[in-house]
This record gives sequence, structure tokens and C-alpha cells, in this order.
Amino acid sequence: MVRMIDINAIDKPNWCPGCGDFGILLALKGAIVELNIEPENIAIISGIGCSGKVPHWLRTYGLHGIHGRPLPVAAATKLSNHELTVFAVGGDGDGYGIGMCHFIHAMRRNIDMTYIVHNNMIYGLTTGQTSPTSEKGMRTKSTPSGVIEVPVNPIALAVSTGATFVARSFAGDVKHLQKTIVDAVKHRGFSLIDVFQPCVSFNHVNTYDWYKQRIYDLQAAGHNTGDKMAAFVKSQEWGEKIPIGVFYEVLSPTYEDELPQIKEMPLVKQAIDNVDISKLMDDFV
Ligand SMILES: Cc1ncc(C[n+]2csc(CCOP(=O)(O)OP(=O)(O)O)c2C)c(N)n1
Ligand code: SF4
Ligand SMILES: [Mg+2]
Repeated sequence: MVRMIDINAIDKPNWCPGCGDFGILLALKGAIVELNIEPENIAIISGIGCSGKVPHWLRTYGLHGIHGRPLPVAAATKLSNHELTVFAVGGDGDGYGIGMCHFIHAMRRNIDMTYIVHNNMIYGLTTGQTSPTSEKGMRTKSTPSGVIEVPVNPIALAVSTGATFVARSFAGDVKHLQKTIVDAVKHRGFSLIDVFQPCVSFNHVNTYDWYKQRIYDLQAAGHNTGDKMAAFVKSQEWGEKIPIGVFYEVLSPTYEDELPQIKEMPLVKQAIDNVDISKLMDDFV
């Protein structure tokens, strides 16, 4: 299912100069190096959007899938070979809009993987339409009179839906983001990292300066990550002061832990020993 992307085909990131996606890629690379995980033991599954290009620029296994669907593909990858470190990567439109159902079900299953959402509060790739996290009143190409709906709050949703590691970081603070990714990967269970990612081309409201003036670090403020109600209260903070860091972390059995079929060995190894998949390979590859 996953394959090595031909990195020679796309030599370097082609995001707009100054895009927050560069900071996320840098932090992810740094985290992988810090964690000392071999590239062949990592799979990065992305959706469609500017954010979806991440797997192209890392020498790991990767799949640049379809819009809104990185989570089910990442889940299938993890269940096929639970010895892999699996990342799902996508945008706010991808994950909190078209992919919202997958987001909810992935969280309540507590599959051990790390979901990084490039939350730029806009559709970047399609040149600036409203996303599910665009702020109320924001004027965009698709809402010239201002957004009417209340934005999705991914942190509150994650805390209440079963994610066992819930964090927010900022693409403009690579050190913080790298540490958050390292902690998320070390956590056994579903980890969400919602990343504030300035889109310098199409979101002229939520800029680097806008975030810098507002964000503060929950860990520096002494937040208790084991307290679910405190996490929920913190998830409601928005406006003059906006928290980043780990909101909530709890240890709970993963989906893989409770799946008897993979107790002895990863599914992929069982299949190789016992099942002839050559016809399937001929049909699909
Ligand atoms: C099924 C489907 N619907 C719509 C699109 C068009 N489309 C491509 S990317 C995108 C939204 C991108 O926004 P986001 O997910 O926030 O990613 P970003 O570009 O901001 O990183 C849309 C609507 C598509 N490719 N596939
Ligand atoms: S459109 Fe926005 S999100 Fe996409 S590459 Fe440009 S700055 Fe980044
Ligand atoms: Mg977006």
C-alpha cells in the first residue's frame, strides 16, 4: 500500500516563500532525527492541500492520498504493520472539513499514530476559501461578506472524543513544534498536534505577528496535562491569549493492543508467510 516516493522527481519544497509549512517540515525532520527512527520504519500519509506535500520531501515511506482521507489510510497502514511509526498529515480543510468523520473515529479508536494538522484557517491550495477553522466574520474568497458559522474547535473536540494526546503548536516556533512531535510519537495512542500555520498568501489575518502577540506556553504556565476538565477549559481560551503546548495526555489501551489477530506478529508478516498476494499485486500495482 505504501511506497517509496521518488524524491528525485520533486527536488525541493515549492510552497510560497514564508509559508508556515516550511517550519512544520523542519520540525518533523528534526523530530525524526531526534527520535533516531530509521526512515524505512516510518510511513507518512497525507491528504490533499499545500500541507499534503510533506511526504514528498522526506526519505521515508509515504503516500500522498486523496482529500480528507489521510486518517483511514494511516490507520490501515498502522494495522497492517504496527511496528511502523505512522504519521498522518493534512490541512484544516482536509481534516476538520471533508475528513471530519475520519477524525472523530480515529480518535475514539486510539490507534497509535501522530496526526499533524497544518491549521492555517483557510483553504490554501485552492487559493483562499473559508475553512472549518476560519474565524467568524473573516472575509475570504468564498465568504466576501464574512464567515457566518462558528469555527470548529479541534482541541475541545479531541479532548472530548478520545484522543489520548492533544496538543497545539506553532509553525513559527520550530523548537516547540519539534519537541511536541517527539512527545507525540513517544506517546502510545492517538496524538493530535494542531499546528498554527500562517498562510502568507491567503490568510492576512492570522499572521506570524498575530500568533506571536497571543500565544503562551501551557507547560510554562504549569498546566496539568492529566486533568481532562482543565484541558477542556484551556481549549476554550481564544482571543487576547491563546495557549499552545500539551493540553491533555492519558495512557489508555490502543486499538492494536486489543486486536487479537496482531498479538503475535504484525499482519504484514503473517500475510507474507501464509497468503499468496501476487494476483492482487498484479491487479493493483
Ligand atoms: C474530494 C475533493 N474535494 C475538493 C477538492 C479540492 N480541494 C483541494 S485542496 C482543498 C482544500 C485545501 O485546504 P486545506 O485542507 O486546509 O489544506 P491547505 O492547502 O490549506 O494546506 C480542496 C477543497 C479535492 N481535491 N478533492
Ligand atoms: S498558499 Fe498558503 S499554505 Fe499554500 S504554500 Fe502558499 S502560503 Fe503556504
Ligand atoms: Mg488549510
